Amino acid sequence: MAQTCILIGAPVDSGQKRAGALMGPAAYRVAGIAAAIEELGHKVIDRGDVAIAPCAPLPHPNPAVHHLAETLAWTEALARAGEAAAAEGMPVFLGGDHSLSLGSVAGMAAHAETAGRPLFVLWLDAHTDFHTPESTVSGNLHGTPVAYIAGRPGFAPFPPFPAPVPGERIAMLGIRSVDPAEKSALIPEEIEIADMRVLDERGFGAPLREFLDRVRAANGLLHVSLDVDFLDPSIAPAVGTTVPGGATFREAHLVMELLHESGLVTSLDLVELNPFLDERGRTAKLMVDLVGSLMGRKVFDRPTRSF
Ligand code: EXY
Ligand code: MN
Ligand code: MN
Ligand code: MN
Repeated sequence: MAQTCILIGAPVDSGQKRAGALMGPAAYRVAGIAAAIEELGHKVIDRGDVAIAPCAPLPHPNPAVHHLAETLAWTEALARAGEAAAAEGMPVFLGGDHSLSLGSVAGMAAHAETAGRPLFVLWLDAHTDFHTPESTVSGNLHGTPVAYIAGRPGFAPFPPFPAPVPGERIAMLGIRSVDPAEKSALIPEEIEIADMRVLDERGFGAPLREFLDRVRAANGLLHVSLDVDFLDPSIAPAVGTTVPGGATFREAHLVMELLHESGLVTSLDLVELNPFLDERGRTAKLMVDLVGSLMGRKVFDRPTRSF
């Protein structure tokens, strides 16, 4: 089915300390993201980059936390831009570090409430991003969005998450780096975590299909958050937080192909690309290629299992 994709540039780099993620939206455009989607028969509207005003520093009781004011401003601006875009089509957020999902998913949650449909979140990442600003040791707020989305306390001065997503509506794939405070906070949660050990044994297809079955049964909206470090660093070097043992080229494409076949994806984040760390644009090009698979590019049209 032809879709209208709304590109929202989110040059966010306040959620971590390495420079370069703010070049992400430009790299996706140079790598041809709009043409890659259009050639599959979809419409693309590029809204350009969201911007924030200069911010006065905001202190936090956890002294490790940095760039709190900027991250708060991005959260509010992206939630607004995302909610408006979701009423017109499928928002695609071009990051920017993963703290942008504090805002992108807040916008999708507000939209889901208006639509009267439950929001589901698929987190494709090496990390669980389940810290709160109080628990983070690095102070890097890109490690916190899933906790915000799930409604964990400890996020002041961020606005309360519009409609917290219960754990059973969140799935994580590709996990292989979890901090102790995240682990203990995750244990009582219902979040489905397919870490790399599980995926080595079961493959990516089965756990993903199970989650998609639940989204379909609930007539849910599905937000997909794709962190570059979900991918193995040997194929995707342009990220500040590489962790060995990630998804291979084919595993990642299979995930995207299954998502396309499900017809369930309603919004997407592309996060953590740091073009300054790339090798002749190969990571940006791979991410665009994956978006192509998500939007329906395939080798042959063949009947596929319906979920
Ligand atoms: N858990 C680590 C931290 O909190 O600093 C690493 C977080 C990395 C987050 C990246 C984007 O997924
Ligand atoms: Mn992440
Ligand atoms: Mn709405
Ligand atoms: Mn990550």
